[in-house]
Amino acid sequence: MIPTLENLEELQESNDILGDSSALQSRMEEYGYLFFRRLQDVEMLKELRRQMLTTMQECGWIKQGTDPVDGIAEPGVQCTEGDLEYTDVYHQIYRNQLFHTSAHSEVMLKTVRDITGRPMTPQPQKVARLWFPNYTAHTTPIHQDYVHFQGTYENLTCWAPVGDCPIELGGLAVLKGSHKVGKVLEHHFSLGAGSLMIESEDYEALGLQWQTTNYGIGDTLIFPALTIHMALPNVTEDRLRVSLDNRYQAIEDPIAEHMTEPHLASMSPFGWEETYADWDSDEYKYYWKDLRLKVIPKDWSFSNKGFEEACELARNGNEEAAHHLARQVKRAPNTEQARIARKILAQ
Ligand SMILES: O=C(O)CCC(=O)C(=O)O
Ligand SMILES: [Fe+2]
Repeated sequence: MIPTLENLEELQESNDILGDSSALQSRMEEYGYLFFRRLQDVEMLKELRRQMLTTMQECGWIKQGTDPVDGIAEPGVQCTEGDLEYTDVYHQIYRNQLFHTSAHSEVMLKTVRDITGRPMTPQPQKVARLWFPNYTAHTTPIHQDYVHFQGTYENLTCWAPVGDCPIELGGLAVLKGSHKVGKVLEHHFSLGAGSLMIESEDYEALGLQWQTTNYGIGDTLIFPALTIHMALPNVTEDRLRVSLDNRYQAIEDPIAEHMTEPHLASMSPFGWEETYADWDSDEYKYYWKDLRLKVIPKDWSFSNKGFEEACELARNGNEEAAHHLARQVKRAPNTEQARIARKILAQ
């Protein structure tokens, strides 16, 4: 069962121990996450919100004639990761300089350094989520980040809404203490973002508590790659949810190859030169190359298994799986997986 609002507890704040490295480390060990109110620069995030939503309005996602910062979605427009029309707009936003440089803010670098006690860097691949209202079948399901981002279990995800994010707008919920499972749980096909989810009996067996909050702008949730989490559905009438989930890693740790590429480059070709085309400074272009990170190949086993499950389900008439396969065929018609998917859909 997906947790309902009644059994969600409030996230526990850690502003009291900011700057205290050993307290941060022991609390992370206990909770599997750290949550800070107003950690990041609110004015900077407001400006980022204005810029990102202005691009979305120019691309037809935000209602014409409204103030883009209100985030009112254009009626009738809905898409998500995996859809070509999503990636087209997403990659326009991906060109935004502030979107990338915000991950290098002093406060974020210091906080992740204090949490791990090691020299850290933001991973090259920055991530934004642009979530349409009432499109809840595609909400990010229950998962651990390792299946997507790999590298090491110590990588930190830093999730922050770009704007206030009350519960109904669909922020993140975490299963407190779930990092202590110490391994990657089985993930299965899901129609939700990322396409992989943990089955309820597997996390229910842990007997742990889900937590979330009404997020305000600047609030930041930080957790390692084994912490189980999910997004709540965006059940607002007409508002888009905009958030960042950037990853940080120790400089001496390996990075999975795909994390050195722009996000969703695997869905539509998009490179760093296009990302940087309109920037007015070189400071954060290719910054990671100087760090000489050890690059390791992506482990495809998680996504391949999800694909095989989707095929099996679609063969048995599961509509969500069929939708997933159809989306894949549309996106990348010339791949081996698309060939398999086409055959199944034709039956
Ligand atoms: O924002 C979302 O919907 C998903 C975020 C998430 O799970 C992640 O980035 O790890
Ligand atoms: Fe995640």
